[in-house]
Amino acid sequence: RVRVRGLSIFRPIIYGNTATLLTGEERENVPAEHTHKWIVAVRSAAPAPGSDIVGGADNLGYFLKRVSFKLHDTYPNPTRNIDKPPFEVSETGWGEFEVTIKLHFIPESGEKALTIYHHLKLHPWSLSGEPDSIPPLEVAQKAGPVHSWQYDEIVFNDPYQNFLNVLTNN
Ligand code: SLL
Repeated sequence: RVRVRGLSIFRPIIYGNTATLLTGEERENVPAEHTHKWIVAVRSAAPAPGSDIVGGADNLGYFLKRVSFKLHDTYPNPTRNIDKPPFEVSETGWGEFEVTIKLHFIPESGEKALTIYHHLKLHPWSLSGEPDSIPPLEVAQKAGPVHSWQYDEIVFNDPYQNFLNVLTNN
């Protein structure tokens, strides 16, 4: 196993969540306190091959073997391990919390798991009122889905030659 010294290569990702208020009908099928449905995900920010659509393909699976999402302990089985794309978790709930996202790379990478954090956002920023207040339901309804996503780059320094091949052949 040979490292390519002095070389850095990165892969761009987007991670975060989208949250929507549950409709009256949807609320019938979930615990009474639940107000929102949400999805938290890690996606590629690289265009799919031959396309200019970002994240269009499930194109993280060639170098990630698992993404582990640790939810708040109020959830049953709070650690959700996703072993193939799409790397995402859909749930319903009532509160915001910090999701711990652990990226596990394929064994030939020789890389340690990488931990990132995302504050699950359910509530739109209030346009008026207290800075940290939860807006009234009608306000949230009008504001529509809440999106909270960040761009980042996973940097591999001195990658193993065979891992570099995996990265560049995809
Ligand atoms: C808060 N620090 O107190 C936060 C915790 C936890 C939200 C929010 C789970 C629902 C379920 C859920 O929405 N937890 O019990 O299944 O505001």
